Amino acid sequence: MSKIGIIMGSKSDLPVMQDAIDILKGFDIEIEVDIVSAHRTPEKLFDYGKNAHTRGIKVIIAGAGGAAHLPGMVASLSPLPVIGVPVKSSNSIDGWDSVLSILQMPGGVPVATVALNGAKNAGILAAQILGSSDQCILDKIMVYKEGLKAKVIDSAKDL
Ligand code: RP5
Repeated sequence: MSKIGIIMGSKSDLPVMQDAIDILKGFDIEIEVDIVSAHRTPEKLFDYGKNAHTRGIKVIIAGAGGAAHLPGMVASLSPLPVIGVPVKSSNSIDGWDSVLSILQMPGGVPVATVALNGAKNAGILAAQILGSSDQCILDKIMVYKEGLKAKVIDSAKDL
């Protein structure tokens, strides 16, 4: 079965990355979650990037903060699409460190970067990628979008 790999640089990223976990569980999509630090477990990073595609993972969501090299390094090693989540892990420069170090990839090694702390959208985007070749997931995405629309319409009723 197809699954999504979710990795983060530290357990301290989990409160942010939980949004990706929750939305994917809501779509009944299988996930594999792990902590992989680009700087502190480089061998594990190499192994993950080289082998994730061999065990049914189709998309990787990678979240990290600060000098956030995890998504880019995984993208350099893996043939899979990588979605990067910049995590605001320090207050010093408001998360710009995370955003810029994930966003500014060189040509040829893409990382689809979502907003700061945007793990929910990372999960939805990963589901949409799977859904492009899986009608059951695509149907769930369409239901989800109908739900978004209904909420906005409802919110206008009691103005
Ligand atoms: C990054 O450093 C992690 O992704 C995390 O956002 C940040 C802080 O990590 P800890 O010091 O909390 O382990 O590598």
